[in-house]
Amino acid sequence: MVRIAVIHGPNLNLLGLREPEVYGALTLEQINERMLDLARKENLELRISQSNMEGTIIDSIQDALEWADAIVINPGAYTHTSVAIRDAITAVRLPTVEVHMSNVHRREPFRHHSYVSPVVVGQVVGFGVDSYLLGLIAAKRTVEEMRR
Ligand code: CA2
Repeated sequence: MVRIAVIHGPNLNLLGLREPEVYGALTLEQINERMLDLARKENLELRISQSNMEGTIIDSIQDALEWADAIVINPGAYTHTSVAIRDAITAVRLPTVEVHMSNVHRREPFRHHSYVSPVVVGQVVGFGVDSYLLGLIAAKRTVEEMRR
């Protein structure tokens, strides 16, 4: 069993309800269900949270230290602004995978820089809901590799 904290950042609660041409038609609840389906097949325990508040996201990262083996995080727009989220990831030292539904590198220049990328195992970008599913598999493999 691999335990993974899945953390969604700001505005991702609007998925499926606004801008489906950018982020797809699935709601956050439907995306979470896809992840839970994969978790059953892959023997993962997931605890999923979403917050629009930077500090609450930092609390979720710190709380993961109490129980999780890894973190999968989409920090949303905080990706491009938050030294504090980066510091939290660095501090807990849990293997972390950064995911983005859109290909941030094909979008506005301000989305090309991530404060988080230098402190994560890797980034999955541009595959819509599959970015999360691929992120979970990447996190699982990383934990299994560390256990060897
Ligand atoms: O592509 C991603 O997953 C992003 O993390 C999404 C963030 C954006 O700021 C990042 O640059 C890339 C935005 C999430 C906002 O989600 C919305 C969903 C529906 C309607 C409006 C916003």
